Amino acid sequence: MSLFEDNKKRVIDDYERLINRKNAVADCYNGIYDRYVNPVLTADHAPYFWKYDMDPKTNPYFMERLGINAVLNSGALYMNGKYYLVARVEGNDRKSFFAVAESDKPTEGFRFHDYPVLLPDTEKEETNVYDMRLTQHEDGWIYGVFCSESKDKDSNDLSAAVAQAGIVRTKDLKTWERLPNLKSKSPQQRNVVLHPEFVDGKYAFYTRPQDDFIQTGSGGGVCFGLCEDINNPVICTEEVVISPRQYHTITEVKNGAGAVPIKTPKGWIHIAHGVRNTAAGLRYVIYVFATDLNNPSKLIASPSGLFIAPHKSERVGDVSNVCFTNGAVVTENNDVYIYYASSDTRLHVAATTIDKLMDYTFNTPSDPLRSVDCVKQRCELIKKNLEIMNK
Ligand code: BGC
Ligand code: BMA
Repeated sequence: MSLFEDNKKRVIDDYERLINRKNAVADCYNGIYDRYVNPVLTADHAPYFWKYDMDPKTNPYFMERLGINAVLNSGALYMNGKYYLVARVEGNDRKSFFAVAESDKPTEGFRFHDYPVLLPDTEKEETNVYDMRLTQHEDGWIYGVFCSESKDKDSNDLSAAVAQAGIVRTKDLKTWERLPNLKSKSPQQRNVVLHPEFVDGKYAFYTRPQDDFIQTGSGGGVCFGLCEDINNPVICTEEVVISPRQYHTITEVKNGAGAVPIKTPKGWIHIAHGVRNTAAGLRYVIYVFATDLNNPSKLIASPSGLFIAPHKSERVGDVSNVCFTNGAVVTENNDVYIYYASSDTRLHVAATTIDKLMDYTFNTPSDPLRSVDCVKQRCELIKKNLEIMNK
């Protein structure tokens, strides 16, 4: 065989082996969810024909021409018995795009469709797109809300950027119609999520106002606002904070909505992210809160601290010490699969159930916000346990 054929075979065999690899529950236990041993999507899951020129005449060494650097933050959907992920795929050129991967199983076997998502090019200043949330809305459309990032032309700083919420919709995850970017009072919007139901007859968005691309400034946390017309999307109500940033908690520096909220008998369960600053940079963890079934802007439960943090090898990657989610699915059996990326590099899954998620959300004590009270809280648990254990 020629060098070209040898290398091609090697690449295709490795790819098929990876896609067909079985997954298994990892041995770390917390009773809340099960992590899985292997990531569900990585850069290596990108099809070889996205990267290599398959023509021996123009690519005699079978060399990568357009490499893929990372596959991460994915929107997720469960539809007609199949699991769909709309991943953030990042090329070696640092630009991200969206691509749909599907599988019959929630924890393995994800294969990308032949082509990435072709977003209508309606925002001429847009440089990068990422982190799509997929909402199956009761109006019959599947919406994708994502970050549309452009250079901040008013600043001399080359890294200054403007983040806006881009909106697309589809019925089949193949053809995407683009709507105008969401307008709100805030100059910066990232991590915007569309609520799946109408609220007071209007579209409802979870927003995250910030004064600056990176710095939150006056932004108080995850907010909620209504929109009359999705074809001309403007937040027409005051953006009210529903999950605040708080001093000396996991949300001190910023937070943002993650997966589309999950409807449960006890309330909407939100799986979001919180960020704190450290000497080693920002640390992103995933946390949970719940809002009222009839009023999704009313916080009703706030389990203390983090829900998922980067664990073992998840800690290291392009942006280390990051756990981020923008997608979860619920099956007809009330199984819940939370897709989370680690360190902006690869995508994992954590499996739980609606019952466990409700138990976690509504029976985990909330953060008393001071060490002395946290010790008191823990001592109550210890005392109760020692009494049981010593009986
Ligand atoms: C990156 C995102 C990041 C954001 C804020 C963007 O340019 O692509 O991954 O979340 O900056 O740091
Ligand atoms: C954010 C997100 C993600 C990313 C995270 C950590 O602002 O929007 O794209 O995972 O930063 O870099």
